[in-house]
Amino acid sequence: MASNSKESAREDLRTDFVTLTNDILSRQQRSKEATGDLTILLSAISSACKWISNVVRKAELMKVIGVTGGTNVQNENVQKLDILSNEIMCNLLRDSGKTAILVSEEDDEAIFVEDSKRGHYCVCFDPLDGSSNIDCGVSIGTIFGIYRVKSEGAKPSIADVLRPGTEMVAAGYCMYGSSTVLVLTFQGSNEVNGYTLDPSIGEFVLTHRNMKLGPKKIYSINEGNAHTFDAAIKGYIDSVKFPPAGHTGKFTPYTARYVGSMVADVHRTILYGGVFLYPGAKLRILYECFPMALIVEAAGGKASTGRKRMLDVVPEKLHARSGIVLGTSAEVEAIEARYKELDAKK
Ligand code: FBP
Repeated sequence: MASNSKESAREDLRTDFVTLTNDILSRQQRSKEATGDLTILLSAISSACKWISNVVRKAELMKVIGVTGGTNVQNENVQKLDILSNEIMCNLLRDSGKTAILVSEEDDEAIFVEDSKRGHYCVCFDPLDGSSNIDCGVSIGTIFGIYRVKSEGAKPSIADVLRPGTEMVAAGYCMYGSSTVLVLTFQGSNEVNGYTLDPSIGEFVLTHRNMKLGPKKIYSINEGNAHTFDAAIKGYIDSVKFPPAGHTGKFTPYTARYVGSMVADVHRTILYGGVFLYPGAKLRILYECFPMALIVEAAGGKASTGRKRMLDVVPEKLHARSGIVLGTSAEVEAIEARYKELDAKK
């Protein structure tokens, strides 16, 4: 075989890829305190995401599209896929033997893992985020945040999860879009890595090392809710869409993008840049706002309620909600400045 065809064949046959498993294992080996428990837990989460990815892609064929006819604690119509992905997550997390408490968007109460399978970690998760997009095949995802129990000897309690986001040890999401991408960060690492699932080998392969927010001017908000926007949000949205009064010369408005799945809108915001806003208190703090805030901060951005750092919030109940703005630091700071101005007028 001629040398350049050998080269191109060699290129196609990449042999130097890093898998998620290897990456978290080498991270474990680099840390003296590591027991391997978090590695096993993350491996269970990645298996659950592979399984959910498979079900999502076959949903139409397996006739698991559509609603169950029931509603969840959020009073939302529950999709069949919501139930399926929730069961997959709960079973794999419980069977990992590394979890003490599970908090799921689909379960009213926290799940306390039985003694025989109990470990030291608490996982808060949205098994399938972006429910409104499930039936039309638009990108959806799984979001998760991980805490370590406050004290290993003590009986796990709700206090082990009703904590500020700054106490999470790791967070991530898995997006089921044109490809399946799992994005992960560890508290204090200032590093976000993305792994793309290669279904032919069933492995998540490192494709996005050390993701940092992109430079683009994009704003992402459901403007259908504009009648509910307060003066700070209204003022900011107007400032990125229209030239300021008396402006002469060229004005370049920001681009608007909104998928309606937080995972997809945040993933794009990280890769391209800009800001994602959901000002109304719809999104849940423990398994939507906190994980995304930890990831965006580690990618060099900011996440805020508009008035305070999202990760400093202390949720009062499992399914507590909050407004959120996250993305490029300058955009989030501009919105926070408008809230300061608004509150100063009160
Ligand atoms: P769930 O689908 O998990 O309930 O998540 C809420 C969500 O779908 C987010 O993914 C998304 O950002 C937001 O709600 C969309 O809300 P809206 O349809 O009001 O724009």
